[in-house]
Amino acid sequence: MNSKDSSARGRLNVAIVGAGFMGRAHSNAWRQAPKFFDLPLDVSMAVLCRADSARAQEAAELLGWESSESDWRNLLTRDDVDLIDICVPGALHADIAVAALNAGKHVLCEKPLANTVEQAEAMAEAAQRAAARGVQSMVGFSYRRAPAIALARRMVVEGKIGRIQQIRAGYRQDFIVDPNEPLSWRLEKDKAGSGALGDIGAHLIDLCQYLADDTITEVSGTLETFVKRRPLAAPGSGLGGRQAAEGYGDVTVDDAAWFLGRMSQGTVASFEATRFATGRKNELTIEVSGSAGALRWNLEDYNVLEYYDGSEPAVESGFRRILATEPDTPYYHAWWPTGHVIGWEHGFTHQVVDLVNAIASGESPRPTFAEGLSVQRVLAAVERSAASRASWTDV
Ligand code: SOE
Repeated sequence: MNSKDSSARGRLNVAIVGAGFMGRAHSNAWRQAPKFFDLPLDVSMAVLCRADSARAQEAAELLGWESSESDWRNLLTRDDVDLIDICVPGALHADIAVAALNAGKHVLCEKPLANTVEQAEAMAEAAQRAAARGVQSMVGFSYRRAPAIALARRMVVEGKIGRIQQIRAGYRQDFIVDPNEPLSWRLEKDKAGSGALGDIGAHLIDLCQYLADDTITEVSGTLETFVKRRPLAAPGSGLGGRQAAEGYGDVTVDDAAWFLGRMSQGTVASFEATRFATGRKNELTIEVSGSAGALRWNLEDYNVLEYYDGSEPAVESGFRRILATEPDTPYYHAWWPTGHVIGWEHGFTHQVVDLVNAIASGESPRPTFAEGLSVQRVLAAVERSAASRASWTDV
């Protein structure tokens, strides 16, 4: 529990834009973070912004925000807003983030950073200019903040698996296998940028670059759209969207993406991102094979990190399951006694904790917008590679 005296402390007034799936996940994180972690600033959930004023008011009350707005531009001039948390489709990220940073507001932006490399470049430039004025920005790759993943990174840094040679990453969902699943914004390129590639493949790219502390420099990939037309969705539908009364529209993004990546220090990685893995609901697996051991994580087994220690005698060796719920496990001390497992939403809370700490200390929080841009470049290179059917494409 937060035990610090709040009278002498600074305040961080937060505004959120969006109240869909991610808006709800982030709202939960802003509510939980001060209740469980000792934060250096008092967080106030000041404003929720959503396009329609009645729905904005309703969502603000439901999710715990003090007030509501229906136009994000109004947030830029409000003195009671220090930070803008962007939880809307990718097409709006660049406009909101650049304006917010220029107005001196810290920014947390959902992944992927943008829909195009050009937008991401503008955002990274704005972030760099803002950082010189003490205004911070962060991309919401929340899986970095799963305790098991943060532990894996720590073990890599400690040399527990030696030199990383190979990474196998996959993100498998099946929520649009049914051809009658409506055409929600995630299936429209002008709103989402890309399909499985950017929505879930971006997580894999970020985790791969984060765990290896390296960048992907070349890719070779292919994309597939299995269902090319779908029933139109009711306005505002997200995941598991509702069908509109009538009409069909074109799916303009990929349903699945496969690619290989080469990293600057010689690591080779393989990736699969698909919304058509029948029976797989939200299976993100990443396995990092090093010269001295290996680590593996599966999102659906959130608290477990598998570890293979190559120095053990072969006759007794094998992957073992580490339950990442010890007081010394990153982030875990704030939650429950050992073994009382946590879940998917906690990564968002840890993200808020790290962001607030960075703002208070004046350090740049990670992942930076520059890191978000680097992921964006990989996404774009995979699309170019798939379109050209060339073997290897520079990032
Ligand atoms: C939908 O595919 C989605 O919610 C992604 O947008 C999230 O980033 C991922 O965490 C879970 O799946």
